[in-house]
Parts: sequence; C-alpha cells; structure tokens
Amino acid sequence: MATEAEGARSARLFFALWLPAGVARSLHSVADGVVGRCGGRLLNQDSFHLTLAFLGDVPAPRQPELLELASGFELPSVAIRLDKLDYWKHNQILWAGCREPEPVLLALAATLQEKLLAVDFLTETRPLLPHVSLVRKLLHPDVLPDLDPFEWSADELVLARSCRSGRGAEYEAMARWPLA
Ligand code: 2AM
Repeated sequence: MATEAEGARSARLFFALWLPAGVARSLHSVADGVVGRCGGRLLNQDSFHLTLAFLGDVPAPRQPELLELASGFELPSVAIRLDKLDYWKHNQILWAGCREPEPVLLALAATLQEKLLAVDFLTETRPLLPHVSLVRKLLHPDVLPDLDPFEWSADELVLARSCRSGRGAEYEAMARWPLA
C-alpha cells in the first residue's frame, strides 16, 4: 500500500515523440559545433524529443488514469522533417524545427491535446510550435549553420517525466504506445 508521502507525490509529465538514435546523434554533433563557438549547455542526445502536449504536475493518484487513457488513444504515426536550426532569445534555447510543419503533425498534437483537455489533464489547448531543444543557456549565438534535413517516421508516442537534477532537467520515459 502507498504511504501518505508516496500518495502525495506528483510528477511533471509530457507527451512527446522521441528522436531516433541516428537523427539525435547527428543533431547533437551539429549543436556541439555551435556550443564550441558560442558556449551554452548541450543537452543529452538520448533525451532529444519533440513535445506534443505538456501536462505539468500530475498528482500520483491520477497517473494510472492517464496511462489507461493513453493506451486507448489510437493515434496515427507521422512523418517528421527537421530542416532548420533556430534560437529563442527569451529562454536562450537553440532548437531544431520544421520550416513548414506537416499538417498531420500539428493535427496529431491538436487531437492529443483535445483528448487530454476533455478529461481535465490540460486546462487549455495550444497550437504546437514543433521544436527539439538542443542547447540551453546559449547567450551569444552567432550565425547558425544551415541544417541538412532529417526525416523519419515517428511511430511511437512517449509519456515522459521531467525530473530536476544538478545538471538541469532530465527526462525519463514512463510509457510508450505505438502510433498506427
Ligand atoms: P522546451 O524544451 O522548449 O523547454 C519537458 O519540459 C518538455 O516540455 C520540454 O520539451 C519543454 O520544452 C516542454 N515544456 C515545458 N514547459 C512547457 C509549457 N509550459 N508548455 C509547453 N511545453 C512545455
């Protein structure tokens, strides 16, 4: 039986598409070049992902409900093409994204968010700005390199937990479901 302390534990959760290892490795190498010139904290390539829906803190008692719900989602797989590097000054993030996000990718995120909103796991839906964060705390970017496009088919939905550590946030997959 869960103790009171365990029962009170919540987790910071999000649904995402994880990058295949080969794509992650190549992007990591591109980002490493930027960090070599401009500084910043290069993120772990094993945790490169594209977030579809961010839930924030989910109380422990609702987590089994979320897992049960997600197992019935039946969402489609999507083709992804990452073909640009960009930088957000407000949070100092270097990221990879899509020049023209595929409508099916935007629709996947919208459908997922609506399903979560309907059962109060989200309080609002937000249009997706597809991005994969590569470097944090990049203060002074210079001219960013062009990105040779990376394409793959995302065929797995991942529910992940964000945990704080001494080296910033770390991400851990909690569960995975195939996308058809
Ligand atoms: P980021 O990489 O741009 O910070 C876990 O924190 C994941 O959820 C990351 O992909 C993070 O995006 C994203 N995320 C964090 N807070 C968010 C929010 N309020 N809305 C949408 N996505 C968020």
